[in-house]
Amino acid sequence: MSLESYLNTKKRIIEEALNRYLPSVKKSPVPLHQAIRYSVFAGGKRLRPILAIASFELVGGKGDAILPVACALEMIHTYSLIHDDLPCMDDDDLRRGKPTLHKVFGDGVAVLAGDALHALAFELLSKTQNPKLISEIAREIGTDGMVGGQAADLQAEGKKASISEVNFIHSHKTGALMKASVRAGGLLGGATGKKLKALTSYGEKFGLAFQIIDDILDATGRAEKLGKRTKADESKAKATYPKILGVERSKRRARKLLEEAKAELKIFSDHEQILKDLADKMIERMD
Ligand code: GRG
Repeated sequence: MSLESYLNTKKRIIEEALNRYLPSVKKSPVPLHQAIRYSVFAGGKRLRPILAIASFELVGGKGDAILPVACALEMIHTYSLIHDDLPCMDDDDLRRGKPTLHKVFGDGVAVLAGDALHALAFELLSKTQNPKLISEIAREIGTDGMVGGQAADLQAEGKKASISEVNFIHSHKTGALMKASVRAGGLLGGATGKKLKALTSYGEKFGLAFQIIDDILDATGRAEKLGKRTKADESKAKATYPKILGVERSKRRARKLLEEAKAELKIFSDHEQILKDLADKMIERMD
């Protein structure tokens, strides 16, 4: 199957499941439920759930057991975007090509919509009855992962950061949830040992490269194409790859990481093509 048809098929399955799992807009408090659905269905790429499903299938996972986990990962991601866009954080007006949630529903509802998505994600994760998986995801999005990276990102604003500080920010703020997504698919599909190690390295490299590319696109891309404001990093004096290495060296670094990510998959003899093609798609996104 081509990558495009794989992505379209999985996106449809994920969105149908999200629709089933999310509270109805008819249920009280109506504005909160409208706000949650506004953000979740604003048109994301569903990359984290797709990484989880592709890893699950790669290691031989079958059936729908991955779906609650895949949707939980998308809910966590959407909560992080909602909170990140708030005036007290990045103060952004546009996300996924639409006005940000707080612009439409107000700051209070936006905070609560993010909180509710975070809670719902863990309710869904509990369906796996797999405490190791649940605790791993909690760790990867907490102070040792996504939230810790976001805190470091805020602290670094306006300061001169080193490349190792930027690596820390990127691999925690963005990379941790991507690595957790790949590992969640692997763990639920029954991967252990070398296979899980290979998936972990793939997830780490993919996640870091993804954020480097996001930095590059922020510096060089067009808002209409990206569905969000560009040059935001420069205006907030953020610690980014292009700021330290320049655009061309940052591109080379991202490409190298993605080539290394693909090479990690050499231990698999079948079904690894989707994860390889996804890495290639990230490389193409830069050009
Ligand atoms: C806990 C508040 C809080 C934040 C955590 C992840 C994060 C830190 C903030 C989100 C803001 C941001 C721009 C992070 C970088 C990761 C990133 C590039 C997100 C966009 O991901 P895509 O491109 O988005 O997968 P879609 O819309 O396709 O889902």
